[in-house]
Amino acid sequence: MTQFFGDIAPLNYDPQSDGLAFRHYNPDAMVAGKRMEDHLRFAVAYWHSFAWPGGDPFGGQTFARPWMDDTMAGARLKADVAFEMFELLNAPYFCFHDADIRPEGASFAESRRNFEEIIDIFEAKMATSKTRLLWGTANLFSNRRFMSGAATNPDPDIYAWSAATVKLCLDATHRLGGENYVLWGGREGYETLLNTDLSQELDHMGRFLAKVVDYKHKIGFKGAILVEPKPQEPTKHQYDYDVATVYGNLKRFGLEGEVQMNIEQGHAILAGHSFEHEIAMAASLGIFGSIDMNRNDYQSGWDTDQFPNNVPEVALAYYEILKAGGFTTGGTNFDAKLRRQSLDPVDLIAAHAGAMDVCARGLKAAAAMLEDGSLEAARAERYAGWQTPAAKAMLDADLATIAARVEAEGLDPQPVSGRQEILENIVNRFV
Ligand code: XLS
Ligand code: NI
Ligand code: NI
Repeated sequence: MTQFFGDIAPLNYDPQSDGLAFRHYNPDAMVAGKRMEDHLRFAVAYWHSFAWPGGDPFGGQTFARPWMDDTMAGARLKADVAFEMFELLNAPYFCFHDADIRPEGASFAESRRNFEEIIDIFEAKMATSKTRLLWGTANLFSNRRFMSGAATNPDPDIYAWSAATVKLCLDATHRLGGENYVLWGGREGYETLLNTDLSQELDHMGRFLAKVVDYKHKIGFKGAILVEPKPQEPTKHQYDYDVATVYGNLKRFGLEGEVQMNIEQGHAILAGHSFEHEIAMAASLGIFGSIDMNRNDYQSGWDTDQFPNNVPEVALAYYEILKAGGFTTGGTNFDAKLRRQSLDPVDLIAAHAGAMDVCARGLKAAAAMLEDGSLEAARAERYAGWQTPAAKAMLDADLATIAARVEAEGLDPQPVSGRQEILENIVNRFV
């Protein structure tokens, strides 16, 4: 075991603590008939926590981590420190990209060997750790070869490289018992139509995804394949804009029964939606899978990936998740990074502990709102008119029949209050 975190002790549930502890996250506490840990299914994101150096557009690395040297020795140390942190946090899951865990080699084969050596280390560590793999994924966006996309790249060799990379990462995810495999579109989009064949790129992207699904079945991977929507950034126009757009793409390739959504708070905000809207949309379309929990800055217009700290927002997200029946293979992945001035190991622990507490409070509030039932009762009341046989019959009637009824019955519908403020006041009692 490494000692990166010095004398920081494993965190416990201790509501009275004035130090590092969980004040709200109590893994064994029962919420709506299930242990809190089993509801939330927290995952630590390897990339932001251990691979991100703290840069921004105006300055480079701020985090002086001893493993950030692009060597295999550094990658092994990073794996040790990661599992040390998982243990301190009692984390049930983690997530990774290939590029987070290994240095890039001089060839595909060397990168693959580097990767597989670290996967061996993960496998050995997971044999004695409680931490399991929520999902694996491939980084098909950082290296300059992916500057024009991966599956949508105009260069067929990059398409091939991407396919080989996804195969490698899916194999590793399967081997580690991962519960999902994620595809975030990275640079699958474009900057200008002047150099882009949009139809061809969309076609390639859809067929690529179909190959991934096909390969999953071939190797017997039982986890879910998840797509993570994002509207822009890095490219100006990302093809997987939001849940509804991805659903349209899935339908086109007959994949709507095979692929679910990994929904990220910050991406929902960039798309001009709320997090809960995206979750509810996915649930309604039958494609809800998992979440990347973070918080975007509402002024910056950039995917700032901050740790969540807004309980009312988080509560509304878990409210929709609970209404959808909760997670099955999915979970709450912290796709969140420290601010670049938060240099110390303790900052990483405090960020996760605080975020887990915020989520626990949100979950408890969501469960209490559901149990209270006022919101659902008000919604049912609002749609009560549709319970009458005449209203139900209208759904199958043609326009002319409906029009005739409007005059025959002398309909005179009156507007009814939507009661938004009253409903918001109800939410406010719980958060
Ligand atoms: C980037 C994405 C990325 C995915 C995994 O914006 O959120 O981190 O979650 O590739
Ligand atoms: Ni994400
Ligand atoms: Ni993101």
